[in-house]
Amino acid sequence: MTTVLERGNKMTPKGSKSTSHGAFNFIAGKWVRSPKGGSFENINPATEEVIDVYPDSTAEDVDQAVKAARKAFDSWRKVPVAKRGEILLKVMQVLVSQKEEIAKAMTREMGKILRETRGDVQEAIDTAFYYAGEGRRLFGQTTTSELPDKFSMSIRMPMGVCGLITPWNFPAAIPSWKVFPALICGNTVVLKPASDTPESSMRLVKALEEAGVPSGVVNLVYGRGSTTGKYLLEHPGVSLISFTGSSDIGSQIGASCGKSFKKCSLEMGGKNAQIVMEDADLDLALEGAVWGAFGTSGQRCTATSRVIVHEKVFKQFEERFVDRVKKIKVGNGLKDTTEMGPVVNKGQLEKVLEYIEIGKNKDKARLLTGGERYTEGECAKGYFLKPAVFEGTPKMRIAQEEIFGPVTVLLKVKSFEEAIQVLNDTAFGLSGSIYTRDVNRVMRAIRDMETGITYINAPTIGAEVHMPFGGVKQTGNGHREAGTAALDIFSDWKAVYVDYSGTLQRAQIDTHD
Ligand code: UN1
Repeated sequence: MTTVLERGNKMTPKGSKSTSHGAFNFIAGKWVRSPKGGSFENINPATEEVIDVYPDSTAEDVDQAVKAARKAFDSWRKVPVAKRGEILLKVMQVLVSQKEEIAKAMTREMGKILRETRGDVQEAIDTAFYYAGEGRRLFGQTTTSELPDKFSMSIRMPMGVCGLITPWNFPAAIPSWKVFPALICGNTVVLKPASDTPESSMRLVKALEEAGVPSGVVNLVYGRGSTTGKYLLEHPGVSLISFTGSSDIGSQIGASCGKSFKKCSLEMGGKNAQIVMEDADLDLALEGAVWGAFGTSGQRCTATSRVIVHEKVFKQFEERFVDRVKKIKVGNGLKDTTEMGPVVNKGQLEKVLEYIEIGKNKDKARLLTGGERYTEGECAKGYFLKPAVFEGTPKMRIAQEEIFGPVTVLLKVKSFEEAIQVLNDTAFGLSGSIYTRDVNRVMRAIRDMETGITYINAPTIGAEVHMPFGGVKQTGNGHREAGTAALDIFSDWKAVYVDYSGTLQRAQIDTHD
């Protein structure tokens, strides 16, 4: 996904303005100001009103948070895993009881509609539930030895302090994909959330506090990616960085971690496609594409930013799709009737408008609907856009680059083989989908799509928390979040050999002497 951290929200210079309304960092179990830092405003993208002011943290703040996490690590790693699981279960209960207020706060600060922000909180709840259960598993292997009177097993070791850098599009779900598995594995964390969604992170951390997570185990520092995020990335006390954001920033983070030997998991961009074959259930494919392309105003890494349609049904699909997209109710996400909210901030709005221009004037794609701001009505204020549909060709920039907004491109193909080739023809490899009734094509698509997530007769969005999440090519660096896969990010394997023979036994040698 695009944006990393700071874009859009206004920063004020260091020391100029202190935070208001209890919007603080959380360090060593206390909500504290940034004594020397500046501040930034949390802005409602539907109204452009300032909700609150948060600290723009300094290197010193980050250092304190990392030191607190280091200190807490020594005892937290020894807390029995089952006990850590019980705490996560309590976190889940707190989140359940606060689901509605967190969802409302989230809609207010990042714009997506209430039904979706409820889903976002639910994803955090499901994640807490899942990793709480891991408290009674966290399995390793017990296995045989090649030598007599010798025992071998593998166990998971915690890593230490995890620096977690998270985006604004899933402000409860994505931090919880990182925080909860990190904690169950015995790590402590410093969370640096996107500055577009500070309140959602505060509420998540308050839920952890309320559930009884000991002081220093979870720390929260606000600020820009280029400063606060960088201090965290480069702090020698941090053992692991887990980042979700753009491929550009992810590549810089990966390089930095490579140099400093930090373990690093990156979840980045996507240019996901939905294929619609001539034998598809067109009604289903249509609803799937509308939801996949315009859910969350297209601001998901998994968003359907390309729809690849077989020529035999192209015209019919295009007409119906454009007709449906024109009817999407855009507005303030807090209103029940709204289907699509604003984009997250001014910078993002400008970026999407720039891509609309590129599509029209450089790519020479056909804009079939949308792509403008509203000039009147309730959407004239706020970062609202009319959902845009282009008809284009696979090599166009709008069909290759991640836009991260309510824009999708229809691409016409002649065959199943061409559809798969076009789907794979991008630098990214997160999510892909195919609508067809042909079981042979289904199996070939499963085999041939170069994506970390493949959907059959379902849209490109909607991953579940017990399944591995992530992608290939420039989407990731080989890790997967969620499910048991995330345990491999947040722990190191230790192989243990216990020799009870009372003699020196030499592996590989004594067995074949
Ligand atoms: C993201 O877009 O960054 O699969 C995460 C989905 C959601 C998570 C998306 N469960 O669309």
